[in-house]
Amino acid sequence: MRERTQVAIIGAGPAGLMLSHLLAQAGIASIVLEDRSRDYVENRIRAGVLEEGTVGMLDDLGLGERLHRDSLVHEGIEIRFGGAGHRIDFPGLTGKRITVYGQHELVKDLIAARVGAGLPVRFEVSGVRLEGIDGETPRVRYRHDGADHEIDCDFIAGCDGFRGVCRAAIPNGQIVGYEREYPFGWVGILVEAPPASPELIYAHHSRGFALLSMRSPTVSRLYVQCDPGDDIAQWPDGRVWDELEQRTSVPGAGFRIPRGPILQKGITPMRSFVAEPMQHGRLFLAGDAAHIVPPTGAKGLNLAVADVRYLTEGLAAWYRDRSTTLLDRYSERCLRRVWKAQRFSWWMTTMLHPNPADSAFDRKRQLAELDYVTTSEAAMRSLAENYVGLPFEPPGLN
Ligand code: FAS
Ligand code: PHB
Repeated sequence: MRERTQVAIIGAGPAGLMLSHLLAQAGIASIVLEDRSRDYVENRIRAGVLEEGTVGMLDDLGLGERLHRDSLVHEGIEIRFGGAGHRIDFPGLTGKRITVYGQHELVKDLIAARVGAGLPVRFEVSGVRLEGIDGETPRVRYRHDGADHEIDCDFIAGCDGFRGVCRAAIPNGQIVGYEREYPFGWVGILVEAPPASPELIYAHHSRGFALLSMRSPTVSRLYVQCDPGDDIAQWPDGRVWDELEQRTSVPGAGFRIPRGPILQKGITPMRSFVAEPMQHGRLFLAGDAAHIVPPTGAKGLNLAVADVRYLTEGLAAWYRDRSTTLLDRYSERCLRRVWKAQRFSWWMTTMLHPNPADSAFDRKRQLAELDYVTTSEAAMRSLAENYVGLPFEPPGLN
């Protein structure tokens, strides 16, 4: 089948789905193609923290009802080190809050609204190929339900994640990748147990980092630092629980982490990656297709949403009066925010994770940084304003 739309969107993750809704609100037609099943993408456990700006965009789209009913609004986090906890007060320092809501729950909401509006999102497609991205009439070829299909469009949005086909479709030499690997990974568990604390706890300990997060009053999301080469078999449940307890312990405080059945367990590698530029011809990359941040700063999902906000502003201006100003500046606008989030995520990661290669001097310096960040109001405000989300820059200002 051959069909036409204005924007072909590759990938039904947060970037692709949010873009489809923002474009629909701007009166721009799109088709979303996803190579996994609906069930798979709706149950894929990933991020869990939404910036205030991300929630505001969902509200502007009228898509925040279930989020506001089922999510948890947090007014701070705790940084724990040296056997003591230090709270970072978000409203006190920034006037803003964060929302804890599973990425897969958000994806469910975005898909339900898309399908409910009768707008096209195709799951289990395969063989996605991009053609003519250098010209004015790009085309996407793919297979679906055993048949070949093609979409003629004006633009292609590459929202297909780090391992997708869109970034790879940009000719060599036309894109530069900036990369940094970290000598750590995270073992993450999803647990049917109440959270250990009312807010997230980021813990630095000589045995390694730990993070106590949650999804609801009955489901916790817990992480411990591991060696990037570890296999999950090296992390039996008992070892995970033991390390969580040791790394978050507060002598004499009787702090305990409620245990329960582990619903999901996996290892997440830690890397920073940025592709520049985020546009090639009529192909625009957004989200993990263009950049990866280590999860310590809780920025991945929120950056994906920010990218498609800027992309929509550019596409809406083009369809309004064929102005290319914002589209031509899409990459530059996104990358300013992306590099600030890269800096924050790298900083949170290096501050909170003991590095096996560190010297005794580095270890002492790391503790001094933690002490400074949790006692200086200026430093706490810097952490807080990055964590809750830096303001979006209005179209005119960039
Ligand atoms: P996604 O990767 O979410 O979506 C891309 C979509 O494109 C996928 O559904 C994929 O199946 C589809 N696709 C790929 N190739 C395709 C093709 N050829 N054709 C059609 N479709 C194709 N962030 C946090 O803040 N906290 C976390 O704890 C956290 N954990 C993470 C764990 C993992 C394993 C990963 C990979 C990321 C994690 N992140 C986390 C970051 C995460 O939230 C991402 O930033 C976010 O999913 C980015 O959204 P998208 O850009 O939409 O990419
Ligand atoms: C999560 O809840 O999965 C989560 C929260 C904060 C992070 C990373 C992951 O920094």
